[in-house]
Amino acid sequence: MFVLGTAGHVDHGKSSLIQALTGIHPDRLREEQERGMTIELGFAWMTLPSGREVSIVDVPGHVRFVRHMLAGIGAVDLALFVVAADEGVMPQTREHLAILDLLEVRHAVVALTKADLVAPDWAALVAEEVREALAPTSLAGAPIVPVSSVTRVGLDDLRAAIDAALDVVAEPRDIGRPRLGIDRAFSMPGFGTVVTGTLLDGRLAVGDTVEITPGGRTARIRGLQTHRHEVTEALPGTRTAVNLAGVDTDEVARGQVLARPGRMTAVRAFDARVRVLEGQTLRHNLRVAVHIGSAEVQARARVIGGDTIEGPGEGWAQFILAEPVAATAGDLFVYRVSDETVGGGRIVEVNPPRHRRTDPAVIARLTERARGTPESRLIAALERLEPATAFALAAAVELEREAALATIEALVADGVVRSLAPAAGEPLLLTTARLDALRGDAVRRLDAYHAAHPLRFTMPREELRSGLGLGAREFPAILGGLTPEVVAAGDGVALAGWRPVPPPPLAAQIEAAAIAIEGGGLQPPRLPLDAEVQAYLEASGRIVDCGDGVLLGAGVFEEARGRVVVALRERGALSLAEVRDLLDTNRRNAQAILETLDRLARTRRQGETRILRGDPQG
Ligand SMILES: Nc1nc2c(ncn2[C@@H]2O[C@H](COP(=O)(O)OP(=O)(O)O)[C@@H](O)[C@H]2O)c(=O)[nH]1
Ligand SMILES: [Mg+2]
Repeated sequence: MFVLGTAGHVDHGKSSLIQALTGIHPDRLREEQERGMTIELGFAWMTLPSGREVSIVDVPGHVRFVRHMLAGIGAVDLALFVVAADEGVMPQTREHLAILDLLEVRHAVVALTKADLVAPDWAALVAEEVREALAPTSLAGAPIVPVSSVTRVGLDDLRAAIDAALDVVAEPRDIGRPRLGIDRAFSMPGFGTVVTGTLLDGRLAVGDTVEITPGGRTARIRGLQTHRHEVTEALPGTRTAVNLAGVDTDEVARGQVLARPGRMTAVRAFDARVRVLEGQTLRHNLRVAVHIGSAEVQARARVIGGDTIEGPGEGWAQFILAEPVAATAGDLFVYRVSDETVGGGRIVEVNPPRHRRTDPAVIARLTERARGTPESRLIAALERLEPATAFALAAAVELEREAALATIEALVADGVVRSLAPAAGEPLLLTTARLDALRGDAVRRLDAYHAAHPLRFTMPREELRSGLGLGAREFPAILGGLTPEVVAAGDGVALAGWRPVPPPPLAAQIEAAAIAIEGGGLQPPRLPLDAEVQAYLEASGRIVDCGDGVLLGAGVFEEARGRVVVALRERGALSLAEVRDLLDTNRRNAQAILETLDRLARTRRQGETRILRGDPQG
């Protein structure tokens, strides 16, 4: 699952392109339809030729609505950057490009729209102009595909280019810390409060309790939708609508963040590494509008280590916010002045103390913070790689190897990272947050499985493995880490303490069948047993399936086994007829019992007879 966001100047054909690609018109509001112009964020989705499903956020291009664009563009994996072939690069082409660059969006496909309106050599000139504009940004080198939403020329090429671009985008990370920046909050008749946003960093499930920051209200998730489908769990990297119980629509708004209780901090000030765009200046005490995630907040910038930062350039600043927003260190933001994008940056510390602006020690500390502690760097790398061996993790950070390994050991000792021993090979490391998320996911899946299959003792291992999205090599070690809630038994897994209990009417039937089989000795009746019931009786140790439709009571089979083994010890070999006479049963049942003993590695064939195998004492 990936999220794709449009960007580009107004009227360059973004919304028409989304309609042509998906069949969904992203302009939802009456005003948008009447004016033929996007004002708010629009949403759509599509399945690519590879089978990938992508969520789409369509943004307005008009200069007056850049703030709405900013509310939706922060969380995208790939930008669909739109430039009309007849107009070329225009002011919001540049502004949106600057925003994508400041937000470090690294993956993009350029759609050169309205190709039907220009000659091919003109389109080639505009493509060159676009390539030059992209060159100094994070979007440098993005493929440029001429398309027309009117003639539909180029749409297949565009889909293929999007697929190819997504091939190199990392899967949205799941670190067990779901957060959803709210970009819409509304009330649905019969449902109540619904909020939408792009889900990042973890999953949300129906029934979860969440907190809304700032404000601190908690609510329960009553329902979830992705792409208009009801789901019980929403995955990171998808557009998600959350139906909340316990909170009124007027208590939630764009800009707030929904997360697990206690996860997000209400931020009133932050220190940041700031980038100032060319031709701009960040002056001490400048009033700016800060955009973080889907939030917009007024702020005052305090420049550290000087009075101004000249663009293009970088420096340090503290932002004092007029109202709190939900944010964390590492978040990227954009700031604007008089409705113009002039810079952005990365948060280094939230709610910091007030600094003496000229103290060189302040800058030294911020520089160190921006690089991160060895712990934070190792955890960030582990979140990218997990599960990973200690050696692989140490190699992924720019730290001296012995120091990295020692820090990893300390993280394991502190319980931040778990080390799981596989059956063979090096232990695998996982963040405790990720392992906890996997455990919660496994418990939910097993709960549902046990409810759906009340007669089964276990769920097939393979089904849990693929459900959790884990690889075959890492699964055994991780399964070991899911104890004590999840237990492995043979080829299956189950919740600790789970025992199937047949519902009353079925229980009576099952008991009657078991008694009939047990009572039939070595010539039991052939009952038309339901496969689930038979499996249940076998797994509970009541009956043994000898194959060929021969089901014996477990005690009866044990007794027969003992007699055959004793006779074999005495006589060395037995023919089928001798076994039939020994057990006083028919030929078919004797044959089935012998084959079962072969299968249990008690006996094996030798010519026309059976002999004992393995340990003669057994
Ligand atoms: N000829 C032609 N017109 C287009 C094409 N794509 C969009 N348009 C027209 O351009 C105008 C603006 O399109 P729209 O999708 O609203 O642009 P947006 O503001 O970027 O979302 C509309 O009148 C569309 O009909 C195209 O491929 N060819
Ligand atoms: Mg539009």
